[in-house]
Amino acid sequence: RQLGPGAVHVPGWLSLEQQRWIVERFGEWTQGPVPLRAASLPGGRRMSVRTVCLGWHWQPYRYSRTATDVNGQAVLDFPEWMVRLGKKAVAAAYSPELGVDESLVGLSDVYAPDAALVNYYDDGAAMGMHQDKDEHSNAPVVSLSIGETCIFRFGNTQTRTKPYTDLELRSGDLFVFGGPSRFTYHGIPKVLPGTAPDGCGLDRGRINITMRVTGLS
Ligand code: MD3
Ligand code: FE
Repeated sequence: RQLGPGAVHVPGWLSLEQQRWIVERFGEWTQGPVPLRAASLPGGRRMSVRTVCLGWHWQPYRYSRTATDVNGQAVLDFPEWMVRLGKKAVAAAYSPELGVDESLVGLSDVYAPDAALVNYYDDGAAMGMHQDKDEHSNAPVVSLSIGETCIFRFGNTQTRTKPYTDLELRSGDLFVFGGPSRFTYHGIPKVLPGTAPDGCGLDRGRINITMRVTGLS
């Protein structure tokens, strides 16, 4: 389950009940002040993934408190329950039983995410290889997947090309990226239509939540 130092995959971490509950919250977030939107990149192309943010609004390539690139509204607060879930996620992934480096064990107590990007993939959506480096912090990123299975491509820190490892992320999976893996190139080449499990709360598409520490105030 460790793909690289500090990159830990915990399959099936969320129960179906937790997944359904989060999908309900997702419905509320998308009806909030800032709608789901496909970000426009500086080159003019639009991403196929649509995103709604909590705590801080991400726009390529910075964070803001208001969605100046969408409708100018203030972003929703980062929920307390998600701070607790983030700490639990880091504790679950960085446990000595999983063989992670000593320096990562115990991080969960101080882990305090303040932004979440909630991505929605419909059939055909994909995300190209990139690094997450808009945060002013090297704290871990926590990723939760719900709905359809996707192919996740985990690369290296030097180039957006090979070598990389492809694996499936399924509904309920947790992934934590910290330590030496924090600035690894990664992407989602595709989602597999029709693979959402019964009872996860989502019939079509895939939701991915990434929690981050922006290092901003
Ligand atoms: C590896 N999201 O929002 S989550 C993103 O499934 C993003 O929506 C993908 O990449 C998604 O930026 C992948 C897995 C992930 C998230 C953050 C990482 C992998 C990471 C940060 C560093 C290294
Ligand atoms: Fe990313």
